Amino acid sequence: MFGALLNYEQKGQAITLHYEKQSVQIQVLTNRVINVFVPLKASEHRSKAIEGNKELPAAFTLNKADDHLILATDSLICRIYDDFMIDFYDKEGTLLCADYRGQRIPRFELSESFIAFIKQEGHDVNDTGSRNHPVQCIKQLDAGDCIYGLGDKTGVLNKRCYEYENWNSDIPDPHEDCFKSLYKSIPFFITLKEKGIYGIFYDNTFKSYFNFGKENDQYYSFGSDDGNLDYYFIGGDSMPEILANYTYLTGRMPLPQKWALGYHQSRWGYDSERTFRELAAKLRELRIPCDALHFDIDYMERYKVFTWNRERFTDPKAMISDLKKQGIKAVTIIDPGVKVEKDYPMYEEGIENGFFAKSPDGSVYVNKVWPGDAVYPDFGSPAVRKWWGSRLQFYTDLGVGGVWNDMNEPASFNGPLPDDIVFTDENRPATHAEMHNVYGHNMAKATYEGWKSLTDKRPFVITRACYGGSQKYATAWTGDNQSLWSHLRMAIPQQCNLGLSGMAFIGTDIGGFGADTTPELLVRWVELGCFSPLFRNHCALGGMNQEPWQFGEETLAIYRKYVNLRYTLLPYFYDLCRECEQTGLPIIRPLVLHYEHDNHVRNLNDEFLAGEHLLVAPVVEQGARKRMVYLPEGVWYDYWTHTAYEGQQYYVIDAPLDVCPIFVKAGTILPKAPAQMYVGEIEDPELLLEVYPGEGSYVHYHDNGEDFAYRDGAYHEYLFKTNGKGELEITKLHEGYKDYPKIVTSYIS
Ligand code: MIG
Repeated sequence: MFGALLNYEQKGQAITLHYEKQSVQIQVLTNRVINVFVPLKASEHRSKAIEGNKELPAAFTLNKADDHLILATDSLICRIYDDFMIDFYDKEGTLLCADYRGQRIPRFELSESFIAFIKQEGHDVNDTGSRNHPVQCIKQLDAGDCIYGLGDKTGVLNKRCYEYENWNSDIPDPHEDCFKSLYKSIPFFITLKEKGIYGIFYDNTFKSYFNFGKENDQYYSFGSDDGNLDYYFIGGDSMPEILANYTYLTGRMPLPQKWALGYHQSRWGYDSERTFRELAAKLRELRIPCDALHFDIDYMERYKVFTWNRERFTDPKAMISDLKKQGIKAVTIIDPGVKVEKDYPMYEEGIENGFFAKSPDGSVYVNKVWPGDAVYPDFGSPAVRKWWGSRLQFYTDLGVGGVWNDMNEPASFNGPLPDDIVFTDENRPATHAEMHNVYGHNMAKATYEGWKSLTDKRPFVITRACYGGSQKYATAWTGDNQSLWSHLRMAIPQQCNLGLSGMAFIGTDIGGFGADTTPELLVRWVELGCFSPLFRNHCALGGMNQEPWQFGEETLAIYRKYVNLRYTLLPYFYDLCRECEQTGLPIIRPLVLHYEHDNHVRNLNDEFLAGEHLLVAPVVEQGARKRMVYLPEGVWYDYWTHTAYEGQQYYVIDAPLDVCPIFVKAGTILPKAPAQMYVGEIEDPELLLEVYPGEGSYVHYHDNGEDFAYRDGAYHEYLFKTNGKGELEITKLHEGYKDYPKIVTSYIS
């Protein structure tokens, strides 16, 4: 390895250590965030996730011990040895994370000669043994360690015993637990120990590998094909603190427009102005609240982005404005692939300015996506982002309310993009191998920034592909799920882990994208999905219609009940967004986030919290009309019946088709709004406070729900306190907006 530590020098909060074979760096970013950097490829970090200088003044000491160095902040102790082995301890000296010194002993490994034989016979072999990567780090795994996060992966909540890869992938097959990658690459995970907790953000954009004890129970590893070994050790006393520190580093979801939290109706195949007008009319006629209709690729002229098909949409501007009068925003899909076509402005402009990715020989690289032969805007270049962003005016001029970025892994129909395709990373050429995992991230950034400069509203951008830090620019959905019960089940750990990875504004396609839903599946999906920040029913071309009214009266009535529930809870969801912007806490949370010392919740896959106050236990089994629910510490009230339950126990709860079991924590003051068909239907709605038994307090946020005036103080912030004896105290923490016409309090007993 690196050999003996020869000497070191300190410069501010950074320490350069010279080993026999390699110089490395440790930087104290904050008292709880320490960067470990081995410049294998480049001497700078070149982070795409972290923007600006995140170093805060932090006092630390650096001392020499017999055979190692000891770096200590007020919260972390870091012991640094020969071979650049590093061990992290908390301030009490409890070991949190040690580099693994033992031998790698895979549970199963083929001999090299046998692999050679198989390959020689023309077969591919999936070697399950140890895989060394040019960049890698192996850490000790202790009994009881659980691992969470890693962005958008399939499978269960706790990632221990599993392996994954980060390579943004658009794989049309049904996402199975054994999939190693999906559309997003977020190299952040949290290790919860029997005693202690830490996070690691492994900032490497190349194809990366995570083996969380599948290879061997004694250690876990992360590594990549190329790049630097560059990771941030993130400390904190609890999971919320780890998340606060991670999102301090990579950024937080900005407060969205309020309507974005409403219901969205979508499908691939809504093909004409008439369809959209009819949809809006139907939603209103059937009294289903809705704030947005999504325009999939069918609105375009032969799948050319920044165009509108004028045969099927005679007057998009008039249509969009009519929809708006009904309280419905248009959200249009924009894919990255630009059709190769003479006289098509996006293509011509991009070619003239050299804005598309190139082959190593300098020619513009062409692959195929929806429009046929297509070229890839080079979003890593600031000039390209600016160009793309300014062209979005095409959409803002028409009154479009938000942008949905798809296919930005980037996807391709004519084989994968070769590794050596040339992109740009800010000011230098960089290969596809390096830029692939940040392509969607950079596209979302271009879209967010462009939209922000064109309108005075908070941009609403949805992206499919992400990297760490994408939460600053976009909301995301989990891509092409299917109408399968297994995918409904998976939606819980998937969204929980996205939330634990900084991506708070997320959702799944309600009803399932591929395959065909059933009335029961759709109902159970909306019961779960109405708690997803992004609340959208969407399905694939060729699939059966799955709007709420397609399956008869009963389905429609239940569907409506849950969309209404969402709309009455909007003040609560909006508060959660505000909390997220300030603390990085997600909206959908696994129970382990708040009850990390409770062993019952470390592997709990079928319940979640919506904020700290609501526990949701949706039915995810076909035919089930009861389900077991675990309630953590405290007293919990059934949202529907108000029955009280003591926590730290399992209960069998009735869940007929129209009931999603929801529990409210004692002492909750739940802010609600009157029912509306869309956000803003009632101009100045009153605030309804539902006060549950027990003592508690709650901070409520209120602003115009649209623009950035709140950043200059144009908001109200309230503190509500209940003493559990039917008394509520209301104080204002901040006054900068307008008062509610009325605050109506009701007490649950
Ligand atoms: O190759 O635009 O995930 O939501 O409906 C499929 C058509 C392209 C994939 C997206 C899906 C969208 C579909 N798109």
